[in-house]
Amino acid sequence: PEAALQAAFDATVAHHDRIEPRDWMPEGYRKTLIRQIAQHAHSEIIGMQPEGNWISRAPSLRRKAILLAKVQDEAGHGLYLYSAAETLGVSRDELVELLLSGRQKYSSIFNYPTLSYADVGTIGWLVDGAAICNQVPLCRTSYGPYGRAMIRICKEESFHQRQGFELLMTMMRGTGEQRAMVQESVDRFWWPSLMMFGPPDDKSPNSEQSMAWGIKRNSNDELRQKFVDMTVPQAKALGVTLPDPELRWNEERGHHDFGQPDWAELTAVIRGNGPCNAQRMAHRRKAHEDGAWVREAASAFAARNEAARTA
Ligand code: FAQ
Repeated sequence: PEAALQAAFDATVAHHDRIEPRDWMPEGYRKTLIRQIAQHAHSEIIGMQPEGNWISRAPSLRRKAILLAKVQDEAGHGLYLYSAAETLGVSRDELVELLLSGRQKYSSIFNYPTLSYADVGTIGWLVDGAAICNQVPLCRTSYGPYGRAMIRICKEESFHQRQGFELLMTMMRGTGEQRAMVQESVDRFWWPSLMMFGPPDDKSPNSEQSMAWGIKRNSNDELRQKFVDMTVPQAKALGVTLPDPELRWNEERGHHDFGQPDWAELTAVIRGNGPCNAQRMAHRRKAHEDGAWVREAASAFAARNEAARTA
């Protein structure tokens, strides 16, 4: 009976063991996981665009090879995550349709433009840095396939973060113009990076239940704090200023105090009104349509093989 199944599920979650695809799970748990994993997968795929924008204009062969590898990694992350979501009983086709029709979200951060090559470095440093803070705890999420996908993703994100930092460090050792380009980029990406962690805890409708289920291991504000504490010394090493006049070390708390992002801006961006939402979605829809022949050819090939096998 349901009560016994629920008790077994609760015990597994309480022991920090894993829930696996064939295990019984509450419908809300399944739905929440599909929502979060799909949003995460869509973010990786849409997240290819801002940096992909610079592949054809990379300043050197070395930078181009690094950037190509990074953008390909994001595609791979999207695919592992769609596969993890499929273990919950949805198909990748359905999820792609939910993205393209605007019924599922992707991370707000990818709705900001990349205006200079310094943005490639800043995205690696700050955006991948924020992604790592958020995703390392997800390696211990209660749902097995999601946690296992996160392990490899985190290793790759860590390479991405370092290449960004290294790019910025190189520019900071360059000309005055290059240093100004880095600072301008950091000024634009700082607040949107803090918004990646989601709304403050008291305005986060999903956090409490997701934490009780062991889907999330930390709250949005805890992870945001961790990111700020991790990033401040890195900014110092780079020689850039973080654009927050309230940012300072709080000896008593053992953490940095910092200002609040403009939460109305996050709401607007999530609702589709960020600087690049329309462009990102139009690009994704066109790529999907342009790829239709590949899907048709693959299906025809699979059907022919299957017919030959069963003939
Ligand atoms: N953007 O109740 P909560 C990457 C939505 S990293 C858009 O707090 P939750 C790597 C939220 O869905 C980026 N929507 O929600 C990369 C919910 O809406 P719903 C992807 C946001 O789920 C780097 C509502 O607001 N990472 O891709 C955002 O408990 C460089 C209320 O919020 C992940 O997805 C936002 N920033 O916590 C790739 C990590 N924040 O669905 C390329 C996994 C909130 O109820 C280049 N996800 N919302 O209508 C998570 O950890 C969580 O889902 C949070 C949100 C923390 C994002």
